Amino acid sequence: MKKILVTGALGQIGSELTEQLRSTYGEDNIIASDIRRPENPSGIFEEIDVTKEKEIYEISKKYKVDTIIHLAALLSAKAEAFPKVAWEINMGGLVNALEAAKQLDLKFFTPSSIGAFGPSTPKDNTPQDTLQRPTTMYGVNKVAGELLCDYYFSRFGVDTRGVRFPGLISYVTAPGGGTTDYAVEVYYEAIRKGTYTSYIAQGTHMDMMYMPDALNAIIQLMEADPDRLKHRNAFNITAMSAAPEHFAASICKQIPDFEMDYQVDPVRQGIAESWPDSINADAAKEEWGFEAAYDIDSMTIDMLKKIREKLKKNSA
Ligand code: AKB
Repeated sequence: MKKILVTGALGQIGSELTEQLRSTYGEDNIIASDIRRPENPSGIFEEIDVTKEKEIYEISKKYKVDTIIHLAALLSAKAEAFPKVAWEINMGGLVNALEAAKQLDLKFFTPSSIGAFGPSTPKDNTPQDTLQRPTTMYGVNKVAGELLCDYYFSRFGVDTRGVRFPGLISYVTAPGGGTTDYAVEVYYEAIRKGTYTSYIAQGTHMDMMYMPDALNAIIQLMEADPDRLKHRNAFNITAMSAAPEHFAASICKQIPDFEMDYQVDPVRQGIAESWPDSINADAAKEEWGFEAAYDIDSMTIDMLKKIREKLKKNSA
């Protein structure tokens, strides 16, 4: 990767990935894009509506990029609220991005998700290759997206790569519209109020990962030797399997008075229950050396420290 276009660059992954890519590959080699322009973009920024057929293509051509990292998408809860819009953005955007990659001969990354699994998928230690019959619009989009990326690789030779992300936890940009968002909110509320009301029920396990591990995974997979990749699109990756009470216990080690209670949201709870409790990441480890550095406690220490610094800076 030498010159990279990032779509959805203002989102939860995009905002941090863009900065990391700029420090690794050079400020002028990263083109950030999103549906709206931020007030003061920190580097090259272009407005792109991914649902418009030619916009990704035009910007990729203009900057002569060699890679597209396509992140623009609606997350699971939002997609469930607006299924048709989700189809248009998640699938329409993806096919437009893949077409640009095909026409300009670009490398391509897009994330899938644990949402690509469904209630009939084995729940524990979910294998890399298994039953995928999701019951959400987001899941339908993710499975179709995995297959579409495989198709563009086998039919047109586009170098497509992807991972199935678990819930991603970060202090920089809030996720917004996901089922796993509680695992970010809990840290902010722990600091602000010392309590958190979880919309996900006690005992509901989902895979999670701290953002630095997710960003490293994208770069490591994109730099991996293609001859070693048997799966290419949608490697299972995970750092931990956790339920709300595990976050509470980890936060209590740092903030002993912290308390969590529950007011379950049936929609997001239903989505969470349709996903695996824990996934198996052996293929990613074997084929490109994936390894997560953070577990729940080291992530909690860093999250609390960084959120405190951020809130202090914002109130100064
Ligand atoms: C969501 O909750 O929708 C996302 C995901 C797991 O894909 N964080």
